[in-house]
Amino acid sequence: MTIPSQETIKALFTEAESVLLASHIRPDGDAVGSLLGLGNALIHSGKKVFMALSDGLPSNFHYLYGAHLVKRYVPKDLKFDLTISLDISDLDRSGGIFGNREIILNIDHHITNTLFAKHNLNDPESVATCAIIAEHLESWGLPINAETASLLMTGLITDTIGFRTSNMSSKAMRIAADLIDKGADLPTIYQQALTNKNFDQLIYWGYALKKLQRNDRIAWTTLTLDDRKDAGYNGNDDADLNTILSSIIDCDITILFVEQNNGHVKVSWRGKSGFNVSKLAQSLGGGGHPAASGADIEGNLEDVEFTVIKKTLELMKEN
Ligand SMILES: [Mn+2]
Repeated sequence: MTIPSQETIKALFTEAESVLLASHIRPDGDAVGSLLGLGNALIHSGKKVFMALSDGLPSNFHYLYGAHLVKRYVPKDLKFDLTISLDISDLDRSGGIFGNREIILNIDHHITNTLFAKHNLNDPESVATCAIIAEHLESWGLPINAETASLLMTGLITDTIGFRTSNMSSKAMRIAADLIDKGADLPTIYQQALTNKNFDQLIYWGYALKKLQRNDRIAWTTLTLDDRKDAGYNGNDDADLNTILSSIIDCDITILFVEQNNGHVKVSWRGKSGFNVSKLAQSLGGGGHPAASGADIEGNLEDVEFTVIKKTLELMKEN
């Protein structure tokens, strides 16, 4: 394992003719934006590119340039000169998409990244994996055209919830400004990636909001498999609801529990400034960022809810 220099990464891209790119399960805007953004830049440099997501591309991102190129499986016999993981903090999050292949380059910004690749470009200061790519793409000898700029902007906007997370920096704004100069249409991308909701998504939110609870400065709610079915909702299983929960003015930590069909519960935390929820997530087998983290926990919804609330209250007491 080495921390690669920018020259090393440039050489990897220059020498490779075929590249496999993949991002994480339950892909978000940064996963999809980094995959398609880097993929598009490589295609425009004449590389053979295979882009994969083990969960496929979510329907709310089907409008993105190159969306039809994303595959759910990588044929076993396909060989690549270069394999790259994007926005993946640990290999479990890849959903097995790489098969037995060695991962050569890991580009990510999660503080909990396990540095599983041969070369690990992990920058936890960066607001998005898309921001890391946007910052370095040209120094790696790859072009940023208007489509690539828009794709990378998608990840910047979604991971920062519209440039308002506590890790926002002037550097991130400058990266975004450069992407606008290269052709990213900020208002359109903002609308498509962040503001647009479909009717079913709001109905689904309704199921969770009816069950909203609080204890001290923690607020939480649950979404069951039945809620999802009854709402007829087919998008992300958490429907980005934690963004709404985290707007509660007198709560410091919000938690969303989403029942999964494999006897697991997906738990996601949002913490306000001064609360590091990534440690909590990591102690329960997950990971993420200080302000936004998640874990997949085995057990039924009630048990997981009880355990997690108890542990989160303990974390609050330490602060
Ligand atoms: Mn990200």
